[in-house]
Amino acid sequence: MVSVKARPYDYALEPGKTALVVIDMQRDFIERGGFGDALGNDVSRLEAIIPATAKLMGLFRERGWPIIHTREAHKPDLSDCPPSKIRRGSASLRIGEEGPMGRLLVTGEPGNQIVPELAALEGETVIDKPGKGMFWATGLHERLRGLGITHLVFAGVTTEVCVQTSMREANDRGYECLLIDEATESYFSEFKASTIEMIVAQGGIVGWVASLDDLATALEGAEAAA
Ligand code: C5J
Repeated sequence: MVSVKARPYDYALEPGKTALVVIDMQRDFIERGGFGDALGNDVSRLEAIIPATAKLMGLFRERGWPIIHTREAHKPDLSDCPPSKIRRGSASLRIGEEGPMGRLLVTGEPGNQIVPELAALEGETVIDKPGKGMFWATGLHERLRGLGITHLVFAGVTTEVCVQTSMREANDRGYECLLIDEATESYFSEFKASTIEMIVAQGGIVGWVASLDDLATALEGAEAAA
């Protein structure tokens, strides 16, 4: 067990049973011309976490620990996208419509790819999820159970939507969840801050939050002591 300084109290990370989940670091949300931009958001806020997320992925890759990448993605015929979801959002450009990076939030389109800096390496799992949560219609729980994973470290966007939804879903399924502060972001700074407070409230009702440095220090310290 590796003890990581975290809120609301230290997180007990279990090497060998821990996977990193990187939520929706896809061009649709991070780059101009994508879904997030069509909604009128300042996408540069999300782009800014790419270096920290890459460093976090490096910590897992160096140790050969599993990394799961998700993309919010719908089938080309949109049969897995409820009309209610399509109706909401930008009136000018909706899910499935053609934008500068192809059809918005549709699997296989250029905008649906993970940003090149964070692209999955061979052997890493990429999950296309039609919902905000990573367990809905993905088979991910069975896959994680097959790998013996009990602990999940979270990164990605947006903190209050797909990251928080996935973390809550994971919490309900019994995973011990840790969110890394510098590796998650929202288009709205106050939404990120509030989400972090919600996660750690009431003794960690959804899980823990730690800084990237505190995670790195804990891992390196544990290895030096071994
Ligand atoms: C949203 C997400 N915000 N990945 N998706 O629609 O958070």
